[in-house]
Amino acid sequence: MTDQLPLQEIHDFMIEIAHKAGEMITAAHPSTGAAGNKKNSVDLVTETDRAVEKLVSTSLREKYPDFDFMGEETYKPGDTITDAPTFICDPIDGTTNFVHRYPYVCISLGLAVNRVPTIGVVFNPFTKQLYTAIKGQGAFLDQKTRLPLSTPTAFEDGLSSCLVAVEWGADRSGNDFAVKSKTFENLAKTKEQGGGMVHGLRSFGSAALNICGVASGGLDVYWEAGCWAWDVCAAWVILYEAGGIMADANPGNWKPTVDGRRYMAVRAGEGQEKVVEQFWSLVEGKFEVGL
Ligand code: LIP
Repeated sequence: MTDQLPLQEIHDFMIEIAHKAGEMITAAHPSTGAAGNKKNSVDLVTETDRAVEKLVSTSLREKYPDFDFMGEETYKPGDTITDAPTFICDPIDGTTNFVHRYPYVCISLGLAVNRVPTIGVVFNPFTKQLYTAIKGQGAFLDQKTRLPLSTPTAFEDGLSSCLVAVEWGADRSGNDFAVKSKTFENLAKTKEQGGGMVHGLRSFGSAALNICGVASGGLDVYWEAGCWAWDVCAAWVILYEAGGIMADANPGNWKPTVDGRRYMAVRAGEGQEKVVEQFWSLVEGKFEVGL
C-alpha cells in the first residue's frame, strides 16, 4: 500500500504542520497551576495540547480525508490502529516540561501504514531541532544532516558503557512502578552487586525526543513502558532509518508493536542485540501494561 502513497508530499505537509504547531507552542504561556490533569496529578494536559491537536487533525483531515487520525487528546479507550494509513500525533510530547518551561518539548507526528511506522516528524520548537524520516529513505536532522550524527561505534563493553534514558511515567504505584524502580537500581549498581553499572541514567521527559536522541547516537538506549503509540510512532521510523532497533521493554520479544506500550530503543552499532539481551537480564519482574 505504501507504494501508492505520495510519501514525500505527505512528509513535506507534516513538516509544514509541525512548524505551525511549533509557533502555537512557543507563543503559549503555560504554568504548572493552569495545567489540568488526566489520570492523576502528574499526568498533565494544557489548553495548548488540545488546541495544537485540533490544528493538526483539522489540517490533516482536510488534505487527506481518507486517512485515519489518532491523537493523544482525543483518544478514547478502545480506539485501535488499523491497517489503514493513520496519522498518529502527540501535539505536545513533554507536557510536564512544557508547563515547567523546560525546553525539552516536541510535537510528534507520525504516519503508520499497515500499522508500520512509515513517516516520522519530531520537532522541538524551542531548540528548532527537526527530526524526520520516511521509511526506506534515511533519517535526518533539520532535513540535511543524516542520522546518526557520527559513524556508530561498536558496543565493545556492552551495556556497561551505555548512556540510558528511562522515564518514570505517570503511574507511581503497582506492579509496573515496582518493575521500573527495581530495574533502575539494577542498571545503576555495580557488577559486584549483580548490576549493570551503566554510564548513566537520564530521565528527560519526552519519549519522542529520547528516541531521536538514540537515533542521533548521543543516547545509547531508551527503555520505557506505559507510554503510547503517539509518543513513539514518529520517532520509531527515525530510529530505524538511523540503523537503530526497537525491542520490547519486557524480556524476550524482538518485535514490539507501535501500540504495544513497552519499548526499548538501541542505537546503531555492532553488538546492539547483545545490549538488548544484557538489558533484559536486568529487568526485574514483568510489565503488565500492554499485555
Ligand atoms: C509523556 C512521555 C514521557 C512519559 C510519560 C508521557 P506527554 O508524554 O513522553 O516520556 O514518561 O508517561 O507519556 O504526556 O508529555 O505527552
